[in-house]
This record gives sequence, C-alpha cells and structure tokens, in this order.
Amino acid sequence: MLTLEHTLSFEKDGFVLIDDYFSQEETALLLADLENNSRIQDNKFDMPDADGRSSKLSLWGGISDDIFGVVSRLPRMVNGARALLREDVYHWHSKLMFKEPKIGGAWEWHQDYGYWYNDNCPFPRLVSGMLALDDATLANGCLQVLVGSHLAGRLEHGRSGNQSGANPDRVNALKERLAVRPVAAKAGSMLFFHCNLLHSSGPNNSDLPRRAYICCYNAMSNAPFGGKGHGKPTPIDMSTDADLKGSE
Ligand SMILES: O=C(O)CCC(=O)C(=O)O
Repeated sequence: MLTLEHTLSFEKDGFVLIDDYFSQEETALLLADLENNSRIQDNKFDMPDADGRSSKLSLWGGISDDIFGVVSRLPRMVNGARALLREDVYHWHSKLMFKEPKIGGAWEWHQDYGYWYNDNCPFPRLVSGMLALDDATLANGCLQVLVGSHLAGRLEHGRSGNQSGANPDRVNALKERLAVRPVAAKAGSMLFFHCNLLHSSGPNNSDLPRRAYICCYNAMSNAPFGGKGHGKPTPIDMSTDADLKGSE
C-alpha cells in the first residue's frame, strides 16, 4: 500500500521506490511464466543503443489475459497509480524490459512523456510502475533518475537509434542542479515514476539478467486526442492477489 509519505516523496522527487511490493513467491511465479510466455517472447524487439548493444522490449496496449495482465489489474498497482495521480486511471500499456547478461544495452536520458506527448496526451499525467523481477544493480544496468527533474516540464526529444533522447544541453544543465540517483532495486520492489522524470540506464555488464515488468497508467481525464495513443480510457476491472496465485 502507498502511504502519504510515498505520495509526498513522489511529488517532490518524481519517483518513489517501495521494497517488497511483491513477495519473492509472486516474482518467482512471474519469472516462471515469462520463460514460456510465447506472447511476450515472440514479440520482443531490440532497442539498440549508441554503442550497438540492445535491450529487448515486449510491449502491449490492451491488458493481457495472463499473469502479467493480472498484475496490471491488481489493486496495489491501480490504486497506487490513482493515489499518485490523484484521480482514476486507465491502463496505457504494459511492457517487459529484458537486459540480457553482457548483451543488454543502455537507455538514453529521456522522459516517457517525450514519447507520449507525440501520442497526443494533453497533460503529463501518466505514471509508470516498474516491478523488478531480478535484483537491479549498477552492474546489470539499473535505472538511474535525475531527482526532481519531473518539475522541469517536457524537454525536446530527438531520435537516437530506436530510442528517443532528451535534449543533451538541457539534461546537462539539469545534472548541474539535480542529483543523479542509480535506483538499485531488490527483486519484488516497485518503482513508481512520473512521466516527466528524466531517466536512463547503463548496459548490463554483469553475468546476470535484469528483467522488469512496467505497467503504465494514464489519468482518466487525459485521454489522447485524435484517436492516438495506447489502451482505452475505460475503468480497470481489478484482479485480486488470489488471481495472481491462481493464474499459473
Ligand atoms: O529499464 C530500463 O533500463 C529503461 C526503461 C525505460 O527507460 C522506459 O521504459 O522508459
């Protein structure tokens, strides 16, 4: 459950990391499913970085009909996003991030709203919940955030390979004023972050994978104009903790 302190910390810093949001048993269930989940495995695509290394991503708009969809609909996820955005939310998209040992590449500094602005969301009123499926460390390319950068507003983004990177001069100016924080995260922890928070990650130089499941929610009042964007602005049919255990 999110507390008032979590919400205040999110508003000040643009993110909040909560340990043990999912139990070890729950993350083990997700990892076991992931191995054989052809919907996710067959839809992975590369996100090459500037050095020619790649993370892999599998991304979908509708809520999936499997254990990962159950997670996207759990009250701890949906109510968390509601508390942080202070209104009802709908499912924008969910995605699996894979950083394979020695292969997984870096992510440029960017804001997710750098992408989602172009999907015609009028306001930066989206939040992502990133569930660490493995321990995330600097060595395996954990997320790094620029603390408080969500308050800078939306920055211009340009293409960088398959990725969209924030204007480097702006990022450097913000780095002189704000702290860069690597978010080392234990498996099962949850990082909620604001769509204007600048974040990046390094390559995976370790022998261990770094996998994360990221559920993104949009404020119900913020549906895109012009028929663009992901998901549908409809209320989420919530799942239960028991569904998570029962959907093996
Ligand atoms: O998982 C990562 O290393 C980067 C993910 C990311 O930047 C994103 O999903 O927007």
